[in-house]
Amino acid sequence: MESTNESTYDALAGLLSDGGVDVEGVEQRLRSQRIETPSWGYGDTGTRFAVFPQKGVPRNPFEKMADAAQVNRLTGVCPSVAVHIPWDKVEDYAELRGHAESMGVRIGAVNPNLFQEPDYKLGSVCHPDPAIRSRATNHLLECVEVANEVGSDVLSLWFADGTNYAGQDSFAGRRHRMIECLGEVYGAMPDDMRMLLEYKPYEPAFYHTDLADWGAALTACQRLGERAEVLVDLGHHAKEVNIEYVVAMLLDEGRLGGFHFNNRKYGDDDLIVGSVNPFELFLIYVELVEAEERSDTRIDYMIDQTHNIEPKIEAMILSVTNLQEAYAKALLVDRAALSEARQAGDVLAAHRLLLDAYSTDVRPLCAKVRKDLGAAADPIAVFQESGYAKKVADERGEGAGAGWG
Ligand code: RM4
Ligand code: MN
Ligand code: MN
Repeated sequence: MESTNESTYDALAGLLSDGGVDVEGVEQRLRSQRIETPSWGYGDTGTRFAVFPQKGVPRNPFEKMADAAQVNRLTGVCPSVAVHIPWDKVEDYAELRGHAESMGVRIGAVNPNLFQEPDYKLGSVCHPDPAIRSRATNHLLECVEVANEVGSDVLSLWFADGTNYAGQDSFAGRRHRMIECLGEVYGAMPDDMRMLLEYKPYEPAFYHTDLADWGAALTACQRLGERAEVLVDLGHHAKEVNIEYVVAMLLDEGRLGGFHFNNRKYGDDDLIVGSVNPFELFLIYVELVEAEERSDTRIDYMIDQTHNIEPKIEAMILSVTNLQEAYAKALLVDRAALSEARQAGDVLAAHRLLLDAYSTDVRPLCAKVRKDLGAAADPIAVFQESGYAKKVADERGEGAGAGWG
């Protein structure tokens, strides 16, 4: 592909240097970018209408690690894999950890699952029945244990809790129950473990959600303690919400703990990152780059994506390369000129500085960075040529579901 060859890179690097960009500095930051991929993105998933099985998908968590290791090998920036319990439940977590590490990846965020049991029909940690809440709390505590065993320091929580009809339950009552349960879990975490709290405006509950937006998540985190931080999932906002603004506010509060990257056109579509609105993704990175320069707060960048019809490993690679490009473009913004334009009240100059960076074709730069990392300049092409998909289709046959349907 032309965008990945060396002469294209030389031309781009020359242009950028002439424009005052520290190209080596940009490349260095791109080399240190890290993106976590989700185990559930490699298995068969679907919508609530159907799951279309694909040949060769992983049959167990060990095979999911193997597929994630391919993405890391080809992109060079995905050394960790999030797990979902019980979808990734195994007898021996030390064995899963060793297996992952033998393939050059490690286990990242541990995601409990409190949304598929009949008991949770009316909620989990917000359920009116204390026995159900205690069952939910025990599962969360089990996940703290799993995190300890796999060497992870992140507990990443999403709750399906909410109500379907006005009057069904008390908003505040449910919130108090949630904070009580989470307080117990927070107290059980080792000192270096972080709790990430995800919000979502609706689905599966359709009247109200117990953590509906960033305000609800942030204030819950503030009640819990400083190692509780908000996780922004790009599919979890009402349509008109300005996500880059939300990101800036959470950064300013020092409570942006992580991301679930994906893209959406309508609801929580979990499509390939940057496939619908790459400009929004760029603008989010513009905020992140600025914050990176201000402090050393830790943010866990994770993909939360499910693939219905697309080949899963290739879809994951495309998400990663789109994230590399968004980050690269954000790094090209002329910050000094931007600050001057803002100060001078030059509205269009400021806006056009963003457009200049966004319009740059950074693909040759990202390809060079991947090559320098020992990964692939054109990861999808290399993956297709590798024969891996055919090999696993032969070995694994029909594969197995990830937990859906
Ligand atoms: C939810 C949420 C969670 C994910 C599940 C599968 O909508 O995004 O992060 O674990 O889906
Ligand atoms: Mn999510
Ligand atoms: Mn989601």
